[in-house]
Amino acid sequence: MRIGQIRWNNEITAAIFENDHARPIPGHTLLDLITRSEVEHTTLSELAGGMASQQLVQASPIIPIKPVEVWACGCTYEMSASFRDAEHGTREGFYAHVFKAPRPEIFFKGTARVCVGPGKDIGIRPDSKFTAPEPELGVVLGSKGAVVGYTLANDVSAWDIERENPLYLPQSKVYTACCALGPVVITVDELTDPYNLEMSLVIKRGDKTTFSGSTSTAKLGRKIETLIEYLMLANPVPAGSVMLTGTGIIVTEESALAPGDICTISVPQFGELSNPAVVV
Ligand code: DO4
Ligand code: MG
Repeated sequence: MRIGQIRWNNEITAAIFENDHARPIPGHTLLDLITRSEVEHTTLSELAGGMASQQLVQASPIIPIKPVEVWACGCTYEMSASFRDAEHGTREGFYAHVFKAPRPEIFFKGTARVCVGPGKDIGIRPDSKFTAPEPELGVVLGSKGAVVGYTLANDVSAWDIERENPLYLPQSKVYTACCALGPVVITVDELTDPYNLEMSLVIKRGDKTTFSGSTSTAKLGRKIETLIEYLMLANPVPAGSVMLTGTGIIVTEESALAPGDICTISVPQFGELSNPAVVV
């Protein structure tokens, strides 16, 4: 099931997406449905399928969930680790170590406050000259780390601030509009193989393409359940949180985001997550 949220009767409303239409689930957000499915010991798709209106509405997906917390994993693709090691000449192997070590890198990315949905502005910090999109698979969590579904995510990051000193990571990662999510969540019963998704990123400046690249989640160097296991160790992340699984696409410094650039992340099963960049 492709599920998410629409603006309907002036309210954020959960909806099932079928072809070009949405079937609203009146009076519920996606977070409400996740919570309710746990209380009622049912799956999100069973609950949503039984509650969705027969009315078909034409509405674009908005942010699929207002996440309670967003956590992000890093250096899960060899490319991300080797790029970051090259950025830190004096710290050879610092990131490669994390790529190989049993304990993954996991950091706090923020809350719904810093998240935006499809079509909404993503942020460039005014003190950054090299901000980059990081296209990632997002995992929507139930309680106790259960996987409810998957979405697309953009872990927008100020790479020059991280490059200056790895201790500045939180400032490079967490700020206004640093995380885009959407367009939809595919429930876990429908997306049975998250390790076989072709993901691409295009950055457009007007008519010009300033960057294009692609990867596959087959190159993800960790199992999603291992990432969740480490995330949840002594840290019971609440239901309705999202975990980003790391980037396998690295943009070049010449393609640093400028205001007005449009970043589009695509995975055929999900569609496109497209956002313009602005200075925040
Ligand atoms: O270590 C820095 C962040 C890594 C990251 O966000 C990623 O690999 O996706
Ligand atoms: Mg990332």
